[in-house]
Amino acid sequence: MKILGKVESIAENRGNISMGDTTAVISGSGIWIPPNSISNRELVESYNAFADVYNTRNEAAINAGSIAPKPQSSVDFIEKASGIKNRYVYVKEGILDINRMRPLMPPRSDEEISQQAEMAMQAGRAALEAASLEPSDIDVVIVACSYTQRSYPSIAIEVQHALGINGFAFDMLVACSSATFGIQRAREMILSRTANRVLILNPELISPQIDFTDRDSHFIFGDVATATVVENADQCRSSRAFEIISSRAATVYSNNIRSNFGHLSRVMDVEPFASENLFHQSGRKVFKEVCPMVVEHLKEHLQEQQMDTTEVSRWWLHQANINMNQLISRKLLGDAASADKAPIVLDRFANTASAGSLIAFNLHQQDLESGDKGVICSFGAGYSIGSLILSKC
Ligand code: CO8
Repeated sequence: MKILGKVESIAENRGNISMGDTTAVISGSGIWIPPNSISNRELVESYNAFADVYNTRNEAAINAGSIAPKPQSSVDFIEKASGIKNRYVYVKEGILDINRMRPLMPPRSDEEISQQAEMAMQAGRAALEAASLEPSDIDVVIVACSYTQRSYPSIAIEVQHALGINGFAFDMLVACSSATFGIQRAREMILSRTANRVLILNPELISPQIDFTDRDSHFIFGDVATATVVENADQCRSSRAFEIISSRAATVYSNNIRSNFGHLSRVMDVEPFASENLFHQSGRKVFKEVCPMVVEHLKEHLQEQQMDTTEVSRWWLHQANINMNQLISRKLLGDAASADKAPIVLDRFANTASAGSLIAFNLHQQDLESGDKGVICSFGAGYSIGSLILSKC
């Protein structure tokens, strides 16, 4: 039975909220980078060896036309089409093994800390240190990322417990916009005075969801964790804080980026981790549809604040594809577009889902001076777009 045909939804959340004199600031941020990296050369060599074996094993079916051969991947293509040169992974073992083609992670008991909570804590501690805060100063923990390794207890509550934080914690999933949407929720809590200090964690453990046997997507993602402290400016102890002047969120339903695995696979009698249920996308369509949406979104957001693009010193954009970022920068800034204004980190980190714009923010903010403006902007699956206009305190 078909319940619904095509469903489209558009929702927009404008961020011009003002609650008395309260101001929310980003008082600290941090990154945790996994110890293992994989270069394009390593990845392509492994994939191509896998493809050769696959094609030999399936020669009869391929010749009969019942299955397609696996085409060869290429380092040149990857660098030209995406700008990605390297990625970090939580676990490297197993990924390059042509008999496995996925990470090999030993299971942990319920009594041990989970992998994602561990990643989140490392980044969280760095953010707390940057904000000159102790875990006990925090009253809300949000884990905002593309996947969580289980539904409950939430990863956020696990981190809250492990760090010794009072108050409450919850997980939220908005794919590539999880981090910016999480910071927005934190800002709203500060402005409405339901919280004083919020720790937002983005443990992007993506490599388990990558189909390393798929030439079109095997190179795209990497693992990382980022963390941000948002707090009431009145209480801020940090000398490197940024005021969040405004935030804006938008979602538009699209099937062009999908991941289908989930608990219903059990009753649908489908293989939950078959290729069609892992990450897949129509990359070209995403590129064509998302770029103009992002440009429009950012222009409108700045207009709402009576700001011009020339007033923005730094654009910390989502990091999915270098050509996308360059196109968006050119549309926003014309001839003034440059790698200095809109830094790229995906050559080193690849697409780290919601953490990408936050990595750029972490690594490219030290030279900004008091009063300088910057924009963090995420975009991706959903579709979802989130933007934050910041001013260096
Ligand atoms: N090596 C050699 N050739 C290749 C390879 C490869 N590895 N891959 C594809 N090709 C081939 C294609 O098959 C195609 O061949 P043909 O012309 O014969 O059909 C040709 O190269 C060109 O392919 P494309 O048109 O697909 O190439 P593009 O120039 O469009 O580049 C990209 C592909 C890089 C994927 C590009 O389209 C892109 O980056 N688009 C934007 C996508 C994007 O931003 N997506 C967001 C995704 S992520 C997100 O929102 C988060 C989700 C949550 C995290 C999930 C984690 C798993």
